[in-house]
Amino acid sequence: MSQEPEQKQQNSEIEFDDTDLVPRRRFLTLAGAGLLTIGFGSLAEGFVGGLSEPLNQQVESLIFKPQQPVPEFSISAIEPEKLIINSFRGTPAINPLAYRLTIDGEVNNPLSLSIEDLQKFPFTSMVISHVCVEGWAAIVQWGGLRLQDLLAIAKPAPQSKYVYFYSADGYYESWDLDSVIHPQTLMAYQKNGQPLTPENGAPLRLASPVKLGYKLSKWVTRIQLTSKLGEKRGYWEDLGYEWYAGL
Ligand SMILES: Nc1nc2c(c(=O)[nH]1)N[C@H]1C(S)=C(S)[C@@H](COP(=O)(O)O)O[C@H]1N2
Ligand SMILES: [Mo]
Repeated sequence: MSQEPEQKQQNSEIEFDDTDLVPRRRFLTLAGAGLLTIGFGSLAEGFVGGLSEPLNQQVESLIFKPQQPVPEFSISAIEPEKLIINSFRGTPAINPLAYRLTIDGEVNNPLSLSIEDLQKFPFTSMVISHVCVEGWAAIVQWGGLRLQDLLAIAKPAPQSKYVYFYSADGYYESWDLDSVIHPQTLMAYQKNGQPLTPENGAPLRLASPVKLGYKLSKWVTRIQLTSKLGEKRGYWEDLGYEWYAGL
């Protein structure tokens, strides 16, 4: 269960490219080529790529519009007692001093960052709803850094389309890049005004209003960019849950 998804990226074949975030640029390229008559990059990419994407991404990225800002709640709406700890195999022990977040795969500038490094990124706070498919939801304040700021430094190679998140408990997830660079997709280290607790994913977890709870990996240690999804797509997805899981 804890095996990491097959890694199909060819590190040696990465083409270096100085451009920053990729999806908008790809969007413009397609639009310029006259292939795009509607305003959503992912759908056109699916057709151009011979329907290489999971069908649910093509359909759902139209429905959920992954780049659209999601309205937030006021601080007074927070429901501290409602966030239920949901961990498939308990809380892993992580030494914060030894902790590093690795960003690798199809990026032009792989990174290895300490907690101190991560805290130097601009801080963002948001109050959003966390929704678990098991039938509960909670309004939570999360604080941390935008994943788009991290990726702006890691520089995804132009062909990158997906992002794998690996966690210290063996959990793994994969996301579409559009949702990853959504301005409200954070790597959080704060919850409800306090430092994130180990049970909730310290030192670093995903928080986003655009994905269901099981996409929001806790204890993230590695972020891998790739142009292809492997056989394994996520802990729950590989047991039958839906992959895109938009909210
Ligand atoms: N690493 C890891 N991340 C995880 C999980 C997990 O078991 N391991 N459970 C997921 C599920 S199903 C939910 S609903 C949320 C719960 O977050 P919480 O435990 O902080 O409430 O974490 C998600 N992230
Ligand atoms: Mo969940």
